[in-house]
Amino acid sequence: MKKVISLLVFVLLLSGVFAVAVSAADDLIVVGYSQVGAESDWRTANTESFKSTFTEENGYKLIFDDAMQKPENQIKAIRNFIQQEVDYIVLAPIVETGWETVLGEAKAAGIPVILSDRMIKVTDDSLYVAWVGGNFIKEGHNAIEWLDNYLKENGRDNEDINIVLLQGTIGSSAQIGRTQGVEELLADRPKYHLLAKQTGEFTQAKGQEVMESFLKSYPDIDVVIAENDDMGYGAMEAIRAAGKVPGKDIIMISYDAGRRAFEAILKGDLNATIECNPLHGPRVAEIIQKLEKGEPVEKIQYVDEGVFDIKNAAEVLPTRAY
Ligand code: GYE
Repeated sequence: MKKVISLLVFVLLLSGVFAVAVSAADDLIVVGYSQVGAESDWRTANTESFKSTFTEENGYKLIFDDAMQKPENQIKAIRNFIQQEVDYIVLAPIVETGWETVLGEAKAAGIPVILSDRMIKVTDDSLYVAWVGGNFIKEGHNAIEWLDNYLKENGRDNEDINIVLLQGTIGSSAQIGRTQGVEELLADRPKYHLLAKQTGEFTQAKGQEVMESFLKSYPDIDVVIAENDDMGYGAMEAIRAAGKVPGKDIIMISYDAGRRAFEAILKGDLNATIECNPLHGPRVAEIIQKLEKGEPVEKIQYVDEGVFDIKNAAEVLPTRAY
């Protein structure tokens, strides 16, 4: 009898444990994240930020989808998330256009969409609840303003300056904003000449390839502006292969400010990196927590961004999280 009772107690306890486990799984907030790809250090840091924030210990189940830089994959991923009845969809859109239909489907299913990193162009802004990202136009301005100062400090502010621009994925907010920011300021700087602009798809390999062709077409390049650090590293390779010294013969400016960029500045290969912060995971979690409590959220949330060069790189590098 004793045995039977203790077996019964054991079974009851076990089912209790199961019940707790099941209800814990039920309590998790399910988040589908449609990520751009794995094209850059920035992207890797961004993915890592989401994966380390949206953990089961923190009360989430993260369904992560890598779109491999293909917008049609993102549309498929979002439709999958809707089918799986996730609680929230987070979208880092590759390009700005083409979102009305699929986000309309998410809205009809009652799933809130949060945009991270890049923006979308839609006439109905109720298709997303909030956006977190960088101020890309301002980043473009930062690049030219840094160049103004640098040339002045080096007594070159009366020279004609030839610039080439390595652009990111065409149609992405980061490309559109950074190009626009640069071109706006170039418009009232007649000494700056934009020789050429072309996409390097935000990758090191493509950045190198495009820079090789720029070097062949233009023998007198003074400045490279690469719309991310990775394309800047590619450009450095191309410049070295052409027998020139990046950072000395050609002024190098890029965007993102990852650890590798700080190291390149300290080595003298890179002159400046314009910051774009990828650590959006905690910020998106904060938005979700507010929505869970029925609190209002700020619709447009810019992250703070600085500019780094040889004057501050050594001091900042040890505290750099990515
Ligand atoms: O600068 C680049 C990445 O959208 C801000 O995408 C992001 C950009 C970032 O691939 O490195």
